[in-house]
Amino acid sequence: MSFGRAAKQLSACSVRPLFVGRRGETQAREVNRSTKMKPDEFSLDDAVAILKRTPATLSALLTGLPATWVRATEGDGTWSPYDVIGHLIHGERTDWIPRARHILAGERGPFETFDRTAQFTASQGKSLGELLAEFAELRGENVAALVEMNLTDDDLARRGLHPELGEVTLEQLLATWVVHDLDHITQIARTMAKVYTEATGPWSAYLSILRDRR
Ligand code: NI
Repeated sequence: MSFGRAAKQLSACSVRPLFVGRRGETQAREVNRSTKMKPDEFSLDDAVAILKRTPATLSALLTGLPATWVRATEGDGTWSPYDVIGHLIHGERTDWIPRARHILAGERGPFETFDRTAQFTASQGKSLGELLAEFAELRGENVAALVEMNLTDDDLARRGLHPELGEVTLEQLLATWVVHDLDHITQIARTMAKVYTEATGPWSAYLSILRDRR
């Protein structure tokens, strides 16, 4: 098998490139596109790798921590780690997969507007453990739904109408789902770090996370 030749043929980054098998038969085979394309190019497999890991990442970071960390905020009008988990749950229920289905159904109207403060009522009375479990369950269902969509490049290029941003593609929506996870993981780490802003004394000058935002 000549991977060198195959690699050259892949320069156009087709989704299912043709490979010549060991016995000479031509077969369609999914390749690991992350090694074939520019690192910033969207890949569904790479996206799913992050999406399915986020609940465990957050559980490992937050489960069993004292309220000092979990209920900390960056000041008035900012969110605690507890608030962020509620926000992620709301996204699982109303944003990512519903919007993907909206695009795939060819709906011309805009997506439903996303409520950025829904968690303040929806999370009431729930423990952090309950919220993390709810997020993990919903994310598991949504990743399974995403995989079952068997999206092609043509599907990823399909467009929907965001109520504020205008036209967006399904690929951009899915890439945003991934980056939104990482954004909120960063927010949680930053919020927790700021609990010890004073405690670090003069070292705070070396800790850029303490000066990041607000
Ligand atoms: Ni968000």
